[in-house]
Amino acid sequence: MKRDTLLSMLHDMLLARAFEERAAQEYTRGNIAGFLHLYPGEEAVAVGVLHGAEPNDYIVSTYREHVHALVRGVPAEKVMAELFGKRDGCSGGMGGSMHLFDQERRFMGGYGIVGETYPIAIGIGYSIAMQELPEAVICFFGDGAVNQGTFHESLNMAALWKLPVLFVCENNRYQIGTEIHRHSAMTEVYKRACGYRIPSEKVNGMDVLAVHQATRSALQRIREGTGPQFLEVETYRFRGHSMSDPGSYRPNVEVQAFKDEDPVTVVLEESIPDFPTESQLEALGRDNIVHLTGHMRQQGYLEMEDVTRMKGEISKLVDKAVDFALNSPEPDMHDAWRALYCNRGQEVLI
Ligand SMILES: Cc1ncc(C[n+]2csc(CCOP(=O)(O)OP(=O)(O)O)c2C)c(N)n1
Repeated sequence: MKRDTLLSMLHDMLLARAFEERAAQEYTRGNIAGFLHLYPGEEAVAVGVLHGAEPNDYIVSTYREHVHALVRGVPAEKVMAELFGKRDGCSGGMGGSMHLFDQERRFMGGYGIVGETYPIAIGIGYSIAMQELPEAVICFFGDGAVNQGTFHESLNMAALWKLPVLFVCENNRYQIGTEIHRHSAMTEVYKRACGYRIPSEKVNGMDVLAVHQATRSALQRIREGTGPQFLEVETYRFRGHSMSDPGSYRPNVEVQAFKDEDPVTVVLEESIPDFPTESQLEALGRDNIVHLTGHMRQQGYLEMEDVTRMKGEISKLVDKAVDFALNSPEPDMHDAWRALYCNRGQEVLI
């Protein structure tokens, strides 16, 4: 893997962490309303998967999708403005945190209804297959979402019609406060895909390089025309389900055990010879970045100055995104009418 690719993956993981932590602050300041589902701890999944995708592939996501959008290239200010409900947001301020959308980058939406993503992915996949295009759809969902009826209907159709869909289950072990063994008879999610003859694999979601490798291989098989593929990516969210959930149903030792594997810190720790000091570790939070940096260090790629510079740039970028969101106007009634009747005339909102 090239140095630039690795650096850009590290950059996106650091951006993801900084963006989400800032969103949490803005929520407590009252600048973001409604639900806010954050992603710290799960960064290696979005970064590993989406760095393995091509620009022509489509992405369909859930309500925990800010980082999917960011890694896909939706500008941070457009995402932040959408969280603030402002007109310059990527959905015109009318979607909010759970409904980011960017047609240009083929980011086909975050969706608030659990299980809603599959039929949308299937529809896009069907269209690609009919046109015989070399494209794929990446469909994200949580472990709780595999108990929806749409999961089974969609996997069946995808397999039957050999649709180019990569199903990615972000298994963070909980659906809100319910642990996986309390909501699923079969807790090894990837085995469910076998019932539909879809090749499936379990991947370590704290290791960004492992996720990236598995995604590249799965997408290659899809482009060779073998039909859908399934990845169960084992990960963990460090925060509660949403901002209104302190997550206190989880034992402290469990949370700490996963924080010790923090994908962000891991990457840094392993890639920089003199990393970390105690204060650096505290500043970064231990997590999934460590695996990536390990690889980089073996290659002699990364210096602490690179990380410090990158973190400084990211911090300015996030500040700029918040300023942009604060200064953007609220959508008005005219915007609402345009959105409601967007396909009636010549005008298309997005
Ligand atoms: C059809 C439907 N039922 C219930 C809900 C309420 N709900 C919101 S999130 C959620 C849990 C989903 O958990 P999971 O799929 O594991 O995703 P995670 O939040 O862990 O990323 C539920 C039940 C919903 N949004 N839609």
